[in-house]
Amino acid sequence: MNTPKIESILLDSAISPELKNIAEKVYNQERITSSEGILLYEKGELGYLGSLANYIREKKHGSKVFFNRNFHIEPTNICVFDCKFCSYSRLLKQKEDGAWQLSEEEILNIVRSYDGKPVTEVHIVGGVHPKMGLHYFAELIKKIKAIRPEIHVKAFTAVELEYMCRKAKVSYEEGLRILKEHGQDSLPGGGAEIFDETIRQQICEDKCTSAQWLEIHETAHRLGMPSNATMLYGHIEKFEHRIDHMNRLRTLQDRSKGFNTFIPLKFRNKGNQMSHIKEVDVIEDLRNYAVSRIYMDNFGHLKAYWPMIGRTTAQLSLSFGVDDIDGTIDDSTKIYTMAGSEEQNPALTTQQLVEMIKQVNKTPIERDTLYNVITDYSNYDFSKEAQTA
Ligand code: V47
Ligand code: SF4
Repeated sequence: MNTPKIESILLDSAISPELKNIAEKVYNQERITSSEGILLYEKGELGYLGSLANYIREKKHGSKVFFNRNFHIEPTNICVFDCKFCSYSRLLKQKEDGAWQLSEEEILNIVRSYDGKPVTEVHIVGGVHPKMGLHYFAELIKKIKAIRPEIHVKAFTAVELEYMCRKAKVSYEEGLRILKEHGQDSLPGGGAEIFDETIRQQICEDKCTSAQWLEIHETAHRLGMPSNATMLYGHIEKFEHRIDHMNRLRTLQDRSKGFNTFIPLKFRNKGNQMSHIKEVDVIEDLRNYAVSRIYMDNFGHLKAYWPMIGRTTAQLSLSFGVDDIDGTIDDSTKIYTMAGSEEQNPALTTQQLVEMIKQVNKTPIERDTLYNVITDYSNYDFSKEAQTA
């Protein structure tokens, strides 16, 4: 899908002066304000937003689309919290009702099952289990690294970390230092949801606060552990709450410079306490990616998580500011499949992912977690390798 060039927006007399003013700022690579961000959500049409976002995307990354060869481990779905949008968690007492808890050996066997496969990252997140604490996880990471020393361990949302540190009676700095010393390399972006306190109160009142989430990420950045940031959108929040959320992240990033990627996550309504809320449509997904790309000027990357939105929307998103579609993934990721995501069996080989990117005339680049280029797949010959991951 092609959006008009930004130059034609600047010359278009049908576009209102206020939107043209924003287009000029984007063209001159100036930061937009929060009220301008809200205006984009309220008044920006899809084509207009796509032009601006695509201009930024091409300035930053040309036609490159990044992906990663990774696998996920979800140690448990037992959780002490009760987020209203969560379709996945179970209470400790719900053992017979779909709760699971992997043993240490089962987790290490998952790692061993990737022996000889060219994965570069393991992503570990799950429910907040009352008995799996900081020291258990630190030792687990050490054992994972003993099996696979070069793998990048991206683990534990700020929600999990807040609970672990509280239970272990250590500061965030001390807790993160322990995990780092045992081999944890970075933090995923989950648990951010929506920072506005009134909305947070209604959708996830009992887990870490917005201030704690931001403090944990800032501390991690100070210790040299980069992280991602998510935003759960398309439920009861309003546009102003999305912009407030992004503003808090943009402000922290100015200080800490430790965020790699911003990941908007579309609310899915199956099997949770917010099932009565209608999901937003694809147009809103694309508009949201575009506004995110325009507003978050100090974030290097914008990710569309394809197992959640599906392959076709992921392809479309590449014309609306997105430059990263996460990775090859195995079917162990249940947090979305249980919430009604497009992909009920989210697995793609590298070849399929590469073809998906080439279909929309972009350049597929395999990256590591820190966006170092591993392979440029522009002219890659797959017939020469046995496909593994
Ligand atoms: O924080 C839970 C979301 C997140 C639903 O850092 C839901 O690379 C939509 O953080 N509808 C966890 N979303 C996952 C996460 C993540 C995912 C991919 C990549 C990275 C990364 C991080 O999942 C939670 C919550 O916002 N979530 N339930 C739902 N019903
Ligand atoms: Fe627990 Fe995370 Fe689900 Fe919230 S979103 S209930 S913290 S597993």
